[in-house]
Amino acid sequence: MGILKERFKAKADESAVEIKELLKEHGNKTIGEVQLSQVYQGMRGITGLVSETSLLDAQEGIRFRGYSIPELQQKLPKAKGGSEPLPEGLFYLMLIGELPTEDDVHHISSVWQRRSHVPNHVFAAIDALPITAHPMTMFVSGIMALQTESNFAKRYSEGINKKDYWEPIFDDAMDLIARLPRIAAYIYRRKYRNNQHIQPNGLLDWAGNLAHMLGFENESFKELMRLYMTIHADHEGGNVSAHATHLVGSALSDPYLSFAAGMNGLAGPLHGLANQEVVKWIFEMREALNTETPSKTQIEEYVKKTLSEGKVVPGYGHAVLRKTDPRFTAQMEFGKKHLPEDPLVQTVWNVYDAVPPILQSLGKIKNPWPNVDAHSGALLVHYGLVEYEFYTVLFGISRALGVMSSLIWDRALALPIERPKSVTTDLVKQWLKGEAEIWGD
Ligand code: CMX
Repeated sequence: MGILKERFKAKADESAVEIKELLKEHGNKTIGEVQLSQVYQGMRGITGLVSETSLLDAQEGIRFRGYSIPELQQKLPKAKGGSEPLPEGLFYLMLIGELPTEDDVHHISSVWQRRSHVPNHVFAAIDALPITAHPMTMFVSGIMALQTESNFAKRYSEGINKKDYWEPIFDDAMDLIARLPRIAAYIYRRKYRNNQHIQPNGLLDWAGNLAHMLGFENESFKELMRLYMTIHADHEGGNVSAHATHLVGSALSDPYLSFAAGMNGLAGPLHGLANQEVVKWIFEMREALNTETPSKTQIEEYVKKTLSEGKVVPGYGHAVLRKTDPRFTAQMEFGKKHLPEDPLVQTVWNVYDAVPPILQSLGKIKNPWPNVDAHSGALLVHYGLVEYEFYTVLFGISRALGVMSSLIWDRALALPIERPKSVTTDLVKQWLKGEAEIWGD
């Protein structure tokens, strides 16, 4: 067993005993009440999941195992000469629950390098799609093709003891994370760079190597990828991509099947696809106004037009957050440091000035502030990664770190198949008249 696996096993065994005791003593305590409106409206605010890797506070934003993004930037190991955290370190933190040493992080980089081989049939599956297919469709197809490599599926078919599920899940998660940059870069170079592929560089860290294989050698782009892969990794358990991965995994679908489900959710415009929508929306605004640098008044008018057409302003609002997303702020800080004069980045900042008061004035939007997706595209455009349909793939690679470490925990804690109760409106009406019971299954 490898070092990481051994450390994880020790932590998981300790946690499993602790949770068993906790449930024995407090299992019948009530956590909250569920209102009928919550049942109809996306289960918002219902606590119904355990996800160990991160926790979201509506006012403060995300903390990974207790650490905020600025704290991660300070405390996690960096690449030589760099100042952004290495995402390998965040993976260690989410999985083990403790900050890693430099050695721990180098160990993960080298394990992922070793496990990064992608079999040819995965590229063939991607190649079978028309070049016009959306990069997220190619990404999910590549992940599904990779499912042939699942250790868990193989071990399950051979009759594995349920106590050991976590182990091949761990191996699959590590393999999958290791292979995603190569798959993503293949899609990018196939679709946008005339199939001119770039071989991995075994000396680089995971995110640096992704930048290299995409074709961007600029050091500050590599730093951006390290930051980007860190801040998009996890956002507690209830968001669509994390929840879908967890849900499908609870049926003992292997990590490839579960992650593909999560990525299909990330590809929705109200979730991860919002990062492409933001840049598309700004490009359309520039074209409509015939200027690269729209004024605040022009932006305000364009926002009102977007709303009057029954569309959302992409990159704004959140189901849980009620303040500016610290992931937005981290990217704004990166922009101020590396590219303060960039006109698109400045437009993103002007949009940040213009949008919240307008959304607030509508009176129905619970959070008028920007989320992670409001900023990311503009930074990518600056470095020449202008093909915005690709942006959600980058989000997806990062999200693997959170949802895969969570999935390992799910199986180590032997969490059961997820199966909440649903009702029909007919039953609700009978229940309101006192003619039927809703509870129970
Ligand atoms: N622009 C216009 N209208 C918005 C809005 C926005 N940015 N955000 C919310 N609203 C609207 C909702 O559509 C809803 O309208 P109806 O009552 O007419 O249905 C109303 O305001 C209330 O919504 P809410 O309770 O404030 O927000 P939800 O929890 O339902 O939805 C979210 C959250 C993110 C889907 C929504 O804010 C949105 O659509 N934002 C734009 C898309 C986006 O940026 N998504 C990325 C989120 C981050 C991520 O997952 O990556």
